Amino acid sequence: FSDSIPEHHLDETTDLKLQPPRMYQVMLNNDDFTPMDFVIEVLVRFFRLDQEAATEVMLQVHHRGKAVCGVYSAEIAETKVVQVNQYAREHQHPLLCTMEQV
Ligand code: NFA
Repeated sequence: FSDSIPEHHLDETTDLKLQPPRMYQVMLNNDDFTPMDFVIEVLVRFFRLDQEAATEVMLQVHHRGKAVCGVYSAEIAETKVVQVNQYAREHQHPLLCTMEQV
């Protein structure tokens, strides 16, 4: 809507470009079938975690049902979700990646 307001009337509260972007938590969800090692590999490959951090997040998903893998703007979060779900399906695993606005 700020496109319709003359530029000299905009300030930092009305110019949407000066607002921080909405952020999204990208989550992995637990299931009974995906191997733990595959989940760790996904966390290293797509979320740039080291082996130790990836193991911690995997165990958190396993024990609590889901966990945050990273927090990103919408476009990046959507890309992670698509890439992880595609990768899991290619390897015949039911692992599910989802996103939630912070
Ligand atoms: N619950 C899975 C198992 O016991 C492991 C898993 C962890 C799956 C995190 C999905 C996410 N093999």
